[in-house]
Amino acid sequence: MRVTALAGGIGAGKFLRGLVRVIQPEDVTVLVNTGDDIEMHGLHVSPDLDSVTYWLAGTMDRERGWGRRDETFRATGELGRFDPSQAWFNLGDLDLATHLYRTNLLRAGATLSDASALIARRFGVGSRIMPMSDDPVATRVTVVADGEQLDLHFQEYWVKRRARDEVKAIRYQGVEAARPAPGVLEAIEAADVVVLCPSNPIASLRPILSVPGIGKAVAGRRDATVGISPIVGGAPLAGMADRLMPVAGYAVTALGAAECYRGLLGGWVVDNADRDLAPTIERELGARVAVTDTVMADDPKAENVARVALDLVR
Ligand code: FO1
Repeated sequence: MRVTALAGGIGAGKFLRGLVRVIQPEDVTVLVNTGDDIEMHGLHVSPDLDSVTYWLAGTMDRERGWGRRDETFRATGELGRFDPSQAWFNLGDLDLATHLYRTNLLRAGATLSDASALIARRFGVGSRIMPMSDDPVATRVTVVADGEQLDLHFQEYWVKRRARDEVKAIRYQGVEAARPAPGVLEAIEAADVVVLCPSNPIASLRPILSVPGIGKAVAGRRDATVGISPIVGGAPLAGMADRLMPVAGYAVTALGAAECYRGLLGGWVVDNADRDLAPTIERELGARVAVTDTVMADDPKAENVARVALDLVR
């Protein structure tokens, strides 16, 4: 069975580790959000591509959620001693090698798809890891801070300013002109199951679905598409979906998260805590709903979520 998964960062990484215990890693293709990508100190940083790679390779830091295990931050610390204002984005010393390698490849004319495949190979990842697009897309967050309107890069909103500002709007700069990366549409069409990982619907999966052609391709596979709610008991397990979903007009519930994917879902997996919402979701979204423990504290728990999700639509 071939599975194509749309993925953001931490939640996706946890789920994918379970998925590759259920089916062969080689039968998994991961289409990854690049709206969070940022140029830092001249380096191209792709947080979600790297998260998916590190989680599938088993080199992730499970507690922190992003970056590598056994990481040190000596270079960033040293930069901060020169000028703290330049050191707000914590690039780990091991992680830096990934950004240097990727940036050198891009400068030499490689695409982000080429670079992502080479990085995945270096980490021994058997699954295909593909960016949603080789064209630049940047998630921008409009906020109000001290009465002033600011237009921030997603990482400035989330990391630099620690999501403290009131959010007014979110947009995906450049997405209208972005083309799906080579093989992305084919991977959606050829999949037996398409999975919407338990990622932030607004910051992670919407950018992917907004690339012209991708949303339509997923809608065309509705019966084979299953999502896992990133919202459990009315709150995200990680990240800032609770700040962004209301701005986009969605309630911070397992139902609200499903509504972000209206017209795309054949199945939707919710946590035991949201059991009572299942009949409403089935009625409102026209999707089959499965209820299980979706808090993926370890790989066996993630494997269970993957089995339940695949069983809903295959
Ligand atoms: N998240 C943080 O909360 N603080 C950081 O300093 C930080 C640095 C960082 C560096 C490389 C990388 O790949 C990810 C990093 N992240 C950091 C995570 C990232 O901001 C987000 O969690 C993702 O973009 C959302 O998926």
